[in-house]
Amino acid sequence: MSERTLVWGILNVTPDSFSDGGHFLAADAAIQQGLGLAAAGADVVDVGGESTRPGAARVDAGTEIERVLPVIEALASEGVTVSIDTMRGSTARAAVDAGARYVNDVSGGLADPDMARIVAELEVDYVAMHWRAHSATMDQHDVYDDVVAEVRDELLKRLQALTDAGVDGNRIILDPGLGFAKVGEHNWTLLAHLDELRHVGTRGQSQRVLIGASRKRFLGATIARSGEQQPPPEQRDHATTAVTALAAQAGAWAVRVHDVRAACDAIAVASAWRNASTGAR
Ligand code: PMM
Repeated sequence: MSERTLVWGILNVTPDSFSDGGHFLAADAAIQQGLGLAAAGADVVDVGGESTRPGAARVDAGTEIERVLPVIEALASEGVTVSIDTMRGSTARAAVDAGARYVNDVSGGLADPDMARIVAELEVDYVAMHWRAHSATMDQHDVYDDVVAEVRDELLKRLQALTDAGVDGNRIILDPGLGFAKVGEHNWTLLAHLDELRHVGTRGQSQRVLIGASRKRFLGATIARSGEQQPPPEQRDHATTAVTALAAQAGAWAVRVHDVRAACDAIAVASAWRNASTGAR
């Protein structure tokens, strides 16, 4: 692997996002936040209008589009590479028409039967995340015998369904869906076996893998001091950055994070370390 891991900056344009608490609901504030992520070094700004935090209720398509479209238009017109984080094909289409270059679907095409066909028509790169159920009920689906084998098989099924619907396999990026229908140790096991997830295909080809660990509950549980409450999401950035360094080392194509500058620094460190390990002594 020669190219460095890319950084996707998170821009949740929602009032109930668990991590930014709705501070960026107003389009202008969201646009400024997105430009800030790009200035901090984000390769892609991932714009979402529907919260997927555990237990979250769905928003309707109209509200979702209303939240994200002005933000995508403004960021794209400023030359920022934008991704749309949506489970709806109609939102994906509107976002790509407004300038988005990636579709990031946490349901991997399962939530909307039209998504695969629309993505095939749009001819954009598509993130297919491992997903079992909507956020309201996903915690009831977190049972695995072998989490790596099951996530890998379920991702392979999505890959096949998407390519059957006409999506170019080279355009599909896979994501283990950390925190989605997973309990603490599942997330660590998946991270520790990233390589098996990259090589899901039966023909030995490898897929790009995106990792979204930023500020998630399993990090809070890991860094909690004994006798204390888990640190809240905003205090999980150092742990996130440690995951970024290790994910870069393990060959992740991209990480999706809140703290973009820290991720860029971690990736620069991982690259320097790797280059030195193969260079002259
Ligand atoms: N996590 C969230 C939202 N979108 N997309 C991908 N591809 N992978 C993820 O892990 C992922 C995602 C939830 O986190 P947030 O509320 O901080 O955006």
